Amino acid sequence: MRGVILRGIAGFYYVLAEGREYRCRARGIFRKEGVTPLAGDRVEISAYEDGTGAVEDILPRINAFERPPAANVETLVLVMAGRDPMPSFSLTDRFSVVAERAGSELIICMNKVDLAEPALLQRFGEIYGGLYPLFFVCGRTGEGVEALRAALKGRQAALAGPSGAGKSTLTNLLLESERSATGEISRRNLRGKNTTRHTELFITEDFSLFDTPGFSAFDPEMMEEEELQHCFPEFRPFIGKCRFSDCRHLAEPDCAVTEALKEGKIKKSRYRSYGEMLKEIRENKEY
Ligand SMILES: Nc1nc2c(ncn2[C@@H]2O[C@H](COP(=O)(O)OP(=O)(O)O)[C@@H](O)[C@H]2O)c(=O)[nH]1
Ligand SMILES: [Mg+2]
Ligand SMILES: [Zn+2]
Repeated sequence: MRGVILRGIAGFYYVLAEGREYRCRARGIFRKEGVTPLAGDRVEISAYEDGTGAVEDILPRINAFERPPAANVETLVLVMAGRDPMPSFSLTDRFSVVAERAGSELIICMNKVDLAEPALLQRFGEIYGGLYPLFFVCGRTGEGVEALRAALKGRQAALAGPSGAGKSTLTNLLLESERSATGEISRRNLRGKNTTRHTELFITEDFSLFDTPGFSAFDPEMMEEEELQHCFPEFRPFIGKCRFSDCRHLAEPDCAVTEALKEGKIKKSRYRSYGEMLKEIRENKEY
């Protein structure tokens, strides 16, 4: 039968299939092919009455992450705090590139609005509001969390962002009073404040949410320099319109991207982030 892997621990894969959780082994064929089943994978299993089973096949993935080990992250919710820690535009861009590269839909969630300077929230909104769905929330009061939950409807999502931004708090709020598909109250809520060590997928009636130890942000190993420009959605209308077909939009003449920058169609901080990441990709190549 068909199911989804909730978590993998010590060689077992816990698969939710037809309303029941099965503890499965993976067929040897995966090891031979160098494929590791991941939390979030859609799988075909053989299931037995005693609650055990075997993963027979992994269905095609939308994407797969190594850190954390998770598959089919349809939506990545980037959580930034308005303060403690201060929001970083550069880090926001480094996460947005990760989402774009993976083909995950990105949602940006600005948390701790109770602590933030209104001017900073406004500036953040000016840069990202037109690019991605943007939510302002408060993990302390729960303000804005309903709207975020509604945006996750039907999606398999994960929260990413810097430590202390409020990912665990929001995960708990999003899963609060949600019943898992097996009918239990999500165990997340019972586990309290323990730090997340495993990647685990929680399934609710409305959405699925990974609880993970954290996503890594942009790493220059991730891509070739040509690919980076495509990870900036606001660059896309201008790509291919520069004088040189291999234009990297730095100091080349007749560059449609730098022209758009001058006209204010591309924000300076985003362009700066692009330049920084491009430089890192180039430096990484030199070694
Ligand atoms: N003032 C305030 N504190 C918050 C808010 N959301 C989370 N926190 C606190 O920020 C700290 C870090 O939150 P946590 O969820 O552990 O962050 P994580 O590292 O991203 O998982 C905790 O002490 C939370 O109680 C918020 O909206 N406002
Ligand atoms: Mg946490
Ligand atoms: Zn160009």
